[in-house]
Amino acid sequence: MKTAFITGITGQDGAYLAKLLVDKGYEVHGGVRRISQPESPRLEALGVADKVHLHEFDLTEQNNIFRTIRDIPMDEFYNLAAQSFVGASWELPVYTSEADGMAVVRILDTLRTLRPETRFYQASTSEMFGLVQEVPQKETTRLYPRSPYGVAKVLGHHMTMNFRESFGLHASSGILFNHESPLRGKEFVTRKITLGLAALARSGDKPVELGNMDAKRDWGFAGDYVEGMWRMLQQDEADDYVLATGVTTTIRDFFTFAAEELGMDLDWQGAAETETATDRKTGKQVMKVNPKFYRPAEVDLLIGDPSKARDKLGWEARVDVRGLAQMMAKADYDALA
Ligand code: NAP
Ligand code: G4F
Repeated sequence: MKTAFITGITGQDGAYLAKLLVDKGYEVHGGVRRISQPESPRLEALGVADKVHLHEFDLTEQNNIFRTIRDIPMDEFYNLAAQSFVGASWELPVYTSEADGMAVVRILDTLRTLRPETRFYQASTSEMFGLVQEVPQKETTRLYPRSPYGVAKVLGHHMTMNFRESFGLHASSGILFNHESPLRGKEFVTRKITLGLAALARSGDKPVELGNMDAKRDWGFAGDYVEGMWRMLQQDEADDYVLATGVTTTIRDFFTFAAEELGMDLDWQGAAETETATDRKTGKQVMKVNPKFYRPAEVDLLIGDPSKARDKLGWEARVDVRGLAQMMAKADYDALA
C-alpha cells in the first residue's frame, strides 16, 4: 500500500485527490490548518472524511513542515495548499508570497534533507502566464504573472524545477488551468455565478454582481484534473505538464450556460459597467456589473495546450465547459430544495 500526504486536503482539489487515492488503495494523510471550525465538508461530501488521516499543518511554519515530513512516512507528497484566491493576493502580497512561494522552498528543502525518495507534486497554475506571451499556452511559454499570487507561484514552480535538476528529486509541476466543481470555493467566479443563479431560480431577487465579464478562461472539471496530478507522479521521470481543455470561454458565456440549465432565457444589454442580463421569462434582472470586483491588473485570456499531457500521460479533460456549468448550477439548485 502506498502512502500519500496532501497539503490543502480540505480544499477543492485536495478532497477530489483524497477520494481518488483512497479509491486506489492508498493510505492518505493530509494537512489541515488549525481553525475554529474543524469540520471538513468537502471530504464529507465525497465520503472520505473518515478514511483519511488529518494532521495539523501550516504552510507558513518551517518547523511544522519539518516535523510533518519527518514523522509521516510518505511515498508521494502533493502540495495543494495555498492562498489560492487571486483577487485577495493584492491585499495579502506578503502572506501570499510566504504561503505560495517560500513554503514551496521550505517543503522541497526538507524533502531533500529527510525524504529525497518521496515523489513531489507542485500545484502550479496558468495564472503564471498572466499577460500571455503565446496562444495557446504550453509548458515552454514565457511566464508573465499579473498578480502577487501569480508571482509567488512562479517562485514555487521554478524552485520545483531547480530541485529536480539540482538534486535529482522526483519533483513535478502541474501547470493547471482553471478547474471547478460543485465543491469550488464560493468566491471564485463560476461558483459565485451558479450559487447566485440557483438562488434567483428559487425565488431570490438579487442579481449576481460581477466584475470583468470579458475575461476568458479555459475551464475544466476538478475531478479530471486530480487524475492528471496522480499520473504525473507515476512516471519514471519527473516533468512539468499543462492540464487544460484547450477551449476558452468568456465569463458571460459561462453565465449563459448556467442560466440555461436553470431554465432562464437571457437578454443581455449594455457594455462594461452598464452591462446587465435579464431573464425574459420572469423579467428579473439576474446580473449587474459592480466595478468593485475589477482587479488592479487582469488576465484577459487563458487557453492551454494539453498535448504533452495527452501524449505522455494519456490524460485528457472529459467534461466540457457547458457540462461543467450545468453540473454546478444543478448541484447548487438542488442543494436549495
Ligand atoms: P482551495 O479550494 O482554495 O484549497 C486550498 C487549500 O489550502 C485549503 O484546504 C486551505 O485550507 C489550504 N491552505 C490555505 N492556506 C494554508 C496555510 N497557510 N497552511 C495550510 N493550508 C492552507 O484551492 P484549490 O482550487 O483546491 O487549488 C489547489 C491548489 O491548486 C492551490 O495551490 C491553487 O493555487 C492551485 N491551482 C488551482 C487551480 C484551480 O483552478 N482550482 C488552478 C491552478 C492551480 P482551508 O480549508 O483551511 O481554507
Ligand atoms: O474565478 P476567478 O477568481 O479565478 P482566477 O483568477 O482565474 O484564479 C483561479 O484560477 C487560477 C488558474 O488560472 C488558479 F491558479 C487560482 O488559484 C484560481 O483557482 O476569476 C476568473 C475571472 C477573472 O478574470 C476575474 O476578473 O473572472 C473574473 N471575474 C469577473 N467577476 C470575477 C468576478 N472573479 C471573481 N472571483 N468574482 C467576480 O465577481
